[in-house]
Amino acid sequence: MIPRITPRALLPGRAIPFYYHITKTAHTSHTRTMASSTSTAPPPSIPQADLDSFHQHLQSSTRILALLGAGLSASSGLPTFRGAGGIWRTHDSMSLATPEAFAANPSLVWQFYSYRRHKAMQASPNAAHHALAALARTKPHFMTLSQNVDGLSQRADHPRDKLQLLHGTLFEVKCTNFYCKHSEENFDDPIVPALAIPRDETDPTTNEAREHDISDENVHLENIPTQSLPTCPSCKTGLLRPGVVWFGERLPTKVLNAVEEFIEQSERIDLILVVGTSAKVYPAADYVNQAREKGARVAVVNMDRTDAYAQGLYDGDWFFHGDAAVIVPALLEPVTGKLEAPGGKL
Ligand code: BJW
Ligand code: ZN
Repeated sequence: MIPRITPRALLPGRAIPFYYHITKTAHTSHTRTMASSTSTAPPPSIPQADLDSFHQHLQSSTRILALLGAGLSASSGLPTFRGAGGIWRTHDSMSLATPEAFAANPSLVWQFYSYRRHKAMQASPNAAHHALAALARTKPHFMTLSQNVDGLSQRADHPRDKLQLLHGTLFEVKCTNFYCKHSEENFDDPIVPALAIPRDETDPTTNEAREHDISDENVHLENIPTQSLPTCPSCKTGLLRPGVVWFGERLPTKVLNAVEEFIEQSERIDLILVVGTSAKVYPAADYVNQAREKGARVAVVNMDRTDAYAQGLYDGDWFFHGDAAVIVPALLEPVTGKLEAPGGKL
């Protein structure tokens, strides 16, 4: 098949412009205000022409996909997998996200996930989570495919039927006993006493105990005996595990079917937003190609220029360089309206 468009990177004299170099981060939560059809001035380093061409395409788009990754939650204070933030103690985070790691050292892997549950619960959705949720409430044929397990999109009130959790969630746990099908939603922190984050003695001047940062290899970590780790309340013997998808595991069938149904429903997809992901993990990354095959233009939002190339940019695509929490709300504003922080405007 002859491609509809020529890869931009391969066109002579066409360098990919590094449009948006924005370093501001946003930690506040936001609510949606009235929608407007005209865009306001972009952040200073965003060329108006590029913002306008994206806005024009967004407004005329009906069927839209978004593929989200860990970079979306970076401004909320949660680390990504690859790069500097992806080391937990001495371990590459991805080496802990495997069934083999859990089988070899359930104590360590549970401590990793218990810590991440704790951090995710302390974090707040940022302006990009809120903007995407607002887009989902406004555009009936917008589907979000999130690789994130942190629950921040759900807490931004992203409509549940418009959100496919490709890699599960930290807040579901399931039994490892093959014959037991128990799974449950669980927001207990800690999930069992043995997994409580160790703390200092209470400071008598503030009455507060400081948490130890167990992601730091210099902080001592106990080896927790298996009987003190989360156990299945149903079969009483199986070890519970986090309800996330590890390498080598199949994505949830219900999720795969829902995504396939959305993609197959129509001859055409107008746009795919690729936000804060290195797009290196499959099958998630392949959804970008599937959307392209249905005619979609691709808009990448990423803090790292080199991650723009993972899928290859084509003529007519956009690469927005910078923090998703700043760029995504600006991109979606003509449809979602300006987002306001609870205490006032952004
Ligand atoms: C910012 C920012 C800011 C920072 N603003 N941006 C085809 C080819 C080759 C291999 C395979 C293939 N198909 C399958 C495979 C194998 C494997 C795979 O993909 N391997 C690759 C490494 C090559 N895939 C699987 O094993 C999958 N299962 C499967 O295919 O099963 C088949 C099967 C069939 C039948 C029976 C059995 C099996 C499962 C994949 C599961 C991935 N799981 C994890 C862990 C989840 C649990 C947990 O959270 O711990 O998912 S791994 C990890 O990677 C996590 C993430 O969701 C995923 C993607 O990472 P993400 O989100 O892209 O994060 P980063 O860190 O990579 O990128 C962050 C980006 O943000 C960067 O670009 C930054 O620059 C940017 N950024 N700050 C904007 N402020
Ligand atoms: Zn069980």
